[in-house]
Amino acid sequence: MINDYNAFAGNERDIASSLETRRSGSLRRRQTRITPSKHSAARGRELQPHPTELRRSSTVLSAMNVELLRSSEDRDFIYPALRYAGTGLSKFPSFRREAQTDKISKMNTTNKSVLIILTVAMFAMTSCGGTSEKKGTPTKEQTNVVEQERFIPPFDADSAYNFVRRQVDFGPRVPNTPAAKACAEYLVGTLSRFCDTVVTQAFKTYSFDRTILDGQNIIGSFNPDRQKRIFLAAHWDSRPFADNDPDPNNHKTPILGANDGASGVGVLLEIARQMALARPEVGVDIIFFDVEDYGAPQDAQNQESDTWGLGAQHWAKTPHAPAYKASFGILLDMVGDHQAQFPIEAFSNYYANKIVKKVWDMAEQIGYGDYFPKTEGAAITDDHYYINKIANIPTVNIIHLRPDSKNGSFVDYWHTLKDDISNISPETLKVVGEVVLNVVYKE
Ligand code: 1BN
Ligand code: ZN
Repeated sequence: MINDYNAFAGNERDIASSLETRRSGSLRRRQTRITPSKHSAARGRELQPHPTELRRSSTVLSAMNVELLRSSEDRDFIYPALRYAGTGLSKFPSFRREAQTDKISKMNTTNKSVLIILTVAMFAMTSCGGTSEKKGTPTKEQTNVVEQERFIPPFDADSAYNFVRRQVDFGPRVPNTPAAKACAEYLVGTLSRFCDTVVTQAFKTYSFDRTILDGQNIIGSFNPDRQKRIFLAAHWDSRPFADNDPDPNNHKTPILGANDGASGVGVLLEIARQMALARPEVGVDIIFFDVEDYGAPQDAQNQESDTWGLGAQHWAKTPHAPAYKASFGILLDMVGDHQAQFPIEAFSNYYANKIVKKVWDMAEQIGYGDYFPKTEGAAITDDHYYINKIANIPTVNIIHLRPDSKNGSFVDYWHTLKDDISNISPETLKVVGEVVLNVVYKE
């Protein structure tokens, strides 16, 4: 049997895939798709195609909101947000970008940008009878100054930290393990409370050593029918080997991936929670990629390319929605360290220079220029590389890079057993979350 699978060489790692759509708690099978191949007959019954089409139903906000209020562990984080809004469930979600109420200025004075539209009312061009006003100078009454506030939801650092901790508590989220299965269920369940739709994209793929891996990309969407879309992504799996650990005895032990994996997902879950409370204007897809970190270890015999980012490679070739398009994407990886710095990752600069400018300018504008230096760092073969190359969607990677590090690019505990929750800083999660929220809500 394995020999049949081994016939799939090189980039053609995908074996099979299926999509499921979940909305407001109900899970329905939508699509199972098989990558066609001359070997398909040998693969057994579970790999036969089901050519049904993925369909979307309409948004059911009220159900989602009730679900939000019923939520258990982070209810404490939701209630303050409701108080913030100064609104009841009946109006919820109540924030609209164009709203100009007193409530909004109370909500978040630090996180808002002010668009000043100076509307000069029509004033009389004729200077008739008795007025001493100079021609062309509007009176106070003639000038109508409208301040349009763009509400940027707050980002709760403790809530994000909690989302990171919950993932790490499952243990290493290595494909084909019970911990990965349990964590996937947790992620689907959590996204389902916040998003309009959740799609899971199951697939089979080969690792560098020809292990057959069951992968699952998880996609939560806001405004799934809106044409203008942005996607935000992180990988949710953790590395099966601590191959950078100082102790060689640990090189085959899986890692917790608190920073490498869980941190990005934690930030995005908090962003999803905030988006449920204050819906974005644009369509937003939150994508949790699987099998990012199963790349060939340094001492592996087989050093073929493209062994990283297998879930992203699958999605880039076969997106979760037909003819999927997004204006741009933002990938988060290793965004939780106490001393994090996010110089511009080189592939991002090459493939998505405009988006780099947008994100790094925004960071500077909201006071996080020190975290986001505008210097170019290393080129990392992360998920965004495949999305840029295969799906052609300009995508940047916000990733902690250290030019002075012993391993070339990353913190010393990268791919070691020390990548645990002690390395996660709620403050850093917040910096990254605020930058991303500002970018999305100012689109
Ligand atoms: C990022 C986090 N990556 C793995 N863990 C991607 C990567 C690929 C990093 C190759 C270094 C080399
Ligand atoms: Zn890694």
